[in-house]
Amino acid sequence: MFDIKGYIFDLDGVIVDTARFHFLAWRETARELGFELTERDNERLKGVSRMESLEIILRLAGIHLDEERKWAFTEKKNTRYLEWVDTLRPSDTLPGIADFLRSLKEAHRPVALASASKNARRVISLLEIASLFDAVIDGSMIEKTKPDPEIFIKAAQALGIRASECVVFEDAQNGIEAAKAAEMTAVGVGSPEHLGEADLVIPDFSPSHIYLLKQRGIVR
Ligand code: B16
Ligand code: MG
Repeated sequence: MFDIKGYIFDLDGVIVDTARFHFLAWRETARELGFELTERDNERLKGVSRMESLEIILRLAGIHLDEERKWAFTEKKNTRYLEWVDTLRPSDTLPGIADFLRSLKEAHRPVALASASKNARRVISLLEIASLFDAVIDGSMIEKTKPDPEIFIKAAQALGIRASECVVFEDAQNGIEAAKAAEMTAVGVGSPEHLGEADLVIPDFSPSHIYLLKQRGIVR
């Protein structure tokens, strides 16, 4: 039986599909290096930091860049990414998630956002859901990226709740690993094929899947 007191959410892939924007921005940036990034390659960039994403692309392309050029490329990618991000509207939240967050707020449950993205605050503000979070831990507040548990441990600390009493909602395998390393309950959002290590996997936050979370004692 779970004794859940705190709720921690990943952003990209759980609350909004910004992976598409990351892909378009990285593909254009990679083309400048003469490399064609595929959607399949893009799967490897989910949940990892901006600089680590570039390192993965450079390894795939077999290209070496000095630190200054690496920095310049990540800046270019981010400028392109933000052009897409700024088109986000409240209706772009993934199915059911805004209602679920609102119901947690109404029930006075502590809720945190834990995203590797340094743009996380801008994204939740554009989606008009920022007031639904009691704490936000973003990419600028962590030293290690998932699967390291740092981001989730910081989120639990910010909520003032023991790690073992928190549940994490994650769409990436390395995020599930990070949640388990933090000794938290992990709910995978997506397909069980990629999220096998999770305690439970749901495809989305539609009412029937929220019901399943209640049945399993993850949501009270
Ligand atoms: P930024 P999440 C992650 O968000 C994305 O999944 C990942 O693809 C991206 O590289 C990372 O944020 C950093 O994003 O360039 O905006 O700082 O899944 O942890 O919410
Ligand atoms: Mg994610």
